[in-house]
Amino acid sequence: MKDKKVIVAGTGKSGISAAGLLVRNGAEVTLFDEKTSVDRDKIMSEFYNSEKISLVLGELTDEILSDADLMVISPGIPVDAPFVEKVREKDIPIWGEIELAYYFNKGKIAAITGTNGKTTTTTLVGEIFKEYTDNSIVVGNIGIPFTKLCDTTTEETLVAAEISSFQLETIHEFRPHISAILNLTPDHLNRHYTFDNYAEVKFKITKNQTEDDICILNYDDEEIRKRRLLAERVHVVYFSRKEMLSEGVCVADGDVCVFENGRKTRLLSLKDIKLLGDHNIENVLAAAAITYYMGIPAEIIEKVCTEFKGVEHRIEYVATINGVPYYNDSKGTNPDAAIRGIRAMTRTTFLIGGGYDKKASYDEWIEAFDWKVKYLVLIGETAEAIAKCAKSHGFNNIVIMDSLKDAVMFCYENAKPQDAVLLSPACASWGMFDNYEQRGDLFKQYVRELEE
Ligand code: UMA
Repeated sequence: MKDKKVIVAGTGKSGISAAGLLVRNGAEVTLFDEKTSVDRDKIMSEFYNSEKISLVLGELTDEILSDADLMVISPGIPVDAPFVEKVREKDIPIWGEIELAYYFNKGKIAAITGTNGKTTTTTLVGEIFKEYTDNSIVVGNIGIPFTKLCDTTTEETLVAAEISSFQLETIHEFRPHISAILNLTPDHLNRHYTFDNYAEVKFKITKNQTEDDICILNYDDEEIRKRRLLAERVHVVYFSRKEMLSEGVCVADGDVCVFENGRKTRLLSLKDIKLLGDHNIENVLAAAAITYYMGIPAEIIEKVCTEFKGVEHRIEYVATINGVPYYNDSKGTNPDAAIRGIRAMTRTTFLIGGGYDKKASYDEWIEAFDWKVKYLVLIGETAEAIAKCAKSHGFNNIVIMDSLKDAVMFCYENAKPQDAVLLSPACASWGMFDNYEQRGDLFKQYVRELEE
């Protein structure tokens, strides 16, 4: 990358980190954001070597474009955004952050995608790696850009990478040793337009893999199984929570086992898993399969999988106030994830939902309410659409609040000791919050303020 002129688009986490990596490696960077209201000084203060970086806001000039060798785009920027089209017309290569990180990476990568469970599975894989070696990293969509750590890797480094569909759209050479697709349900259709496109982008994780690499797929997910041929050049290993498999990772007599060439290896007992819900059993099966095929000994997989208590913002217990437990499931950013949230509840629930409009359908989520949802407390731009959908399913206990704080207050004032409160929005956080972490953190803060 020495002396290459690179445009880095987006000044969020991804862009800042990519620009830093490029400058560390001798490139000249134009950091670009369409938003003109970003804080210039704050962005530039992120860089130690800022004379190699110029910050351009609003529009890219022809002069910058005519000079550029490469553009690196942040995951949140649609690949068909007008300025990206303009760059493409000029035949400037367009890489995403994962491709850029892969260029510098030396480690052995386990790359995990799927609609839901990515963060839990990647975190668990990362914990297993950490127990096995001092030389491992956890990166990607999980919130630590791969570009931040890729140039610290050695051939011994084990990399647990959470990879989103946005990130897969812009890979070219990226080739993980192990890939995993956990499940497929409609998500991000405002970006990918159709479910088929979305599913194909997810399978792109196997694009450069060969017979020497492994792709772990969920046998219980029909949408994955019927697209199996999209991974035809790769050694596919299935995992299943429901079925006995002659080859693959499944549950036999209550134990998670690997069946391989007629040989059975026991990894752990299901009853020892601390996580709640069937979806989490699938996450554990996937993590056990991934790490087994990365060469981690069974006793380490067993120890970590049975000690693991889950991740922040996923059906996370916050506090009990006046006998009412509050749970933060801010990571429930689509209806399928939110279905998992409500299914995990064992009490009548005040459910806080709504947010940014990803053009999802809410019917299945509302059908999953069962007897559990006592009140639906809605916020954000999707509130009216969700309310309309809920009413069409005969659910009328709905209130629309102006803010998350007001929603928490409504629950506090109305919930009885046999109820629970769950933030599980079924929508992205944008529009009201920077990201789901901020939404979850604020929810926890408002709940804790009630305790005082
Ligand atoms: N921008 C433009 N033009 C656009 C869109 C955005 O200029 O058309 C600019 C914005 O003004 C902003 C910047 O791009 O300054 C934001 O870039 P970004 O949206 O890619 O956000 P980052 O902070 O760089 O975070 C990204 C991922 N964000 C998204 O995919 C939306 C983070 O995933 C990821 O953790 C991070 O890179 C590091 O890899 C978050 C996410 O919400 C968690 N992911 C989605 C999900 O999980 O559902 C896919």
